[in-house]
Amino acid sequence: MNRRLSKALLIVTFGAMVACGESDQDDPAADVDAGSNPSKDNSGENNSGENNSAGDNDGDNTGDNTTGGENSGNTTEGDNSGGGVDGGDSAGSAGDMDGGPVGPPSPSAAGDVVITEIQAAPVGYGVDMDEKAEWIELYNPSATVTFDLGGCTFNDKPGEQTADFTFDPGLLIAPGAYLTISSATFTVATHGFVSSAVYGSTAGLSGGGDAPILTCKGVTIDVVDYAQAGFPKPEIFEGYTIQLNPEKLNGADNDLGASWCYGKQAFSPHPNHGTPGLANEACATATPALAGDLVITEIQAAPVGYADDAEAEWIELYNPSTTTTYDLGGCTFGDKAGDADGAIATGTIVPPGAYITLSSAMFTENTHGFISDFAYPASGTGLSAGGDGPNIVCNTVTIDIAKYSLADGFPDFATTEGATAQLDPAHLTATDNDSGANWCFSTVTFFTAMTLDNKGSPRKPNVVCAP
Ligand SMILES: [Ca+2]
Ligand SMILES: [Ca+2]
Ligand SMILES: [Ca+2]
Ligand SMILES: [Ca+2]
Repeated sequence: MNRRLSKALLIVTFGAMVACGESDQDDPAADVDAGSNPSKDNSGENNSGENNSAGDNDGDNTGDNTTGGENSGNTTEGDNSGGGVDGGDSAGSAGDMDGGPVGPPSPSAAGDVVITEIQAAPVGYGVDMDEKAEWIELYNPSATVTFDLGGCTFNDKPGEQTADFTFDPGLLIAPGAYLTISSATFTVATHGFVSSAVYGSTAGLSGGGDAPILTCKGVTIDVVDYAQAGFPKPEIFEGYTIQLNPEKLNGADNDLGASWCYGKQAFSPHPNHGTPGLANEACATATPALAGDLVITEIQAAPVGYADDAEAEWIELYNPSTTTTYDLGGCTFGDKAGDADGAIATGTIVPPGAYITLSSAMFTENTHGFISDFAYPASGTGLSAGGDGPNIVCNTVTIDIAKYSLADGFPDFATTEGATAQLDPAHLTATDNDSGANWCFSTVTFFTAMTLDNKGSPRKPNVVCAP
């Protein structure tokens, strides 16, 4: 109201000035205002006259244009069947006084729209820059109803009101369709796809667990608390989404961690995996069955900065498959051929192309620089710096063994304490890793313990060995 009153005063005041010859046709601001403001107020006025007060015109134009924008969004018809009473109330109604065509309804009940995929730990956008590439996928399980998410809000966790994001009117999700919302503006070139809405970086999704929530008119339409036990954790497989099993596409089943698994399909210019905007892939896993299904790629047998090596030894496993997710449940880890000291827990997952670590103790970011995927019993499985043969056995089949000893031409851990032996990335097979010539010591520090540097690339691709 105040803006309109002051505008009327300005029109009177400056209209008189225009009449006195102060028209300034060359000012670019005048052109912008004239073109973007369809208000009837301007029809009888000289725009160049209004231009004498640019700040005030900006305010007027914003308010006037809103009306035009709403009308243009209400073009979809025939979807009102599912709207019920709420149909006409969707967010576009503010300011509509003419009872024009009613748009698609807002989701009104839990489960009307379902959260089906979450990328909380993207890679390739810089250290601690996850917010440049996080996204959420939403799915409309209805067979008939298109929903308008306009006016609904998104947050990374219930109650974090300062981060609530409100969707613009006209964000439609058709029956059976998926759409994505993201933390930043995505392009095909930079992210592999374009999202349907940008909620911004304030709703940052934690890789260790968060609870993204979609709310419409005060009703929680869906929430997924993936901080709960049993959920796959984005931070464990950075770059991989967590995705809802396509057999469980509803807002109740997605509350259970067992309904989720890691995405597999590459979609981005960086090593990110998932199916943004597309149906999710099956969650099935397989037990490694053949030699070479998994490859031992890195060995830390001589950590530094710990009272006992057994506090910080680990091996790395790589899954060379492009399609199969392995679960090591029931397989065993041993430190030398014939040993089967550590039964590996079900749920120790290796997505296609991923690296995981098995460790001699529980690792944390603070104590070891990374979280290992499985801790095997330390007793009896100590990796000797002088030579040993870490191995994985599933159903009596040795999936891989990486015998290392000076006699076989392997690097000497005793001379380079703290550095892992790592398999050259050009030789990531279970047979190539039998030759000492394909291994070298890592030169990249991943964690400093008691001022001593541990070098390696746990859970990440190895570095090319110097010739
Ligand atoms: Ca839910
Ligand atoms: Ca998907
Ligand atoms: Ca081998
Ligand atoms: Ca590595």
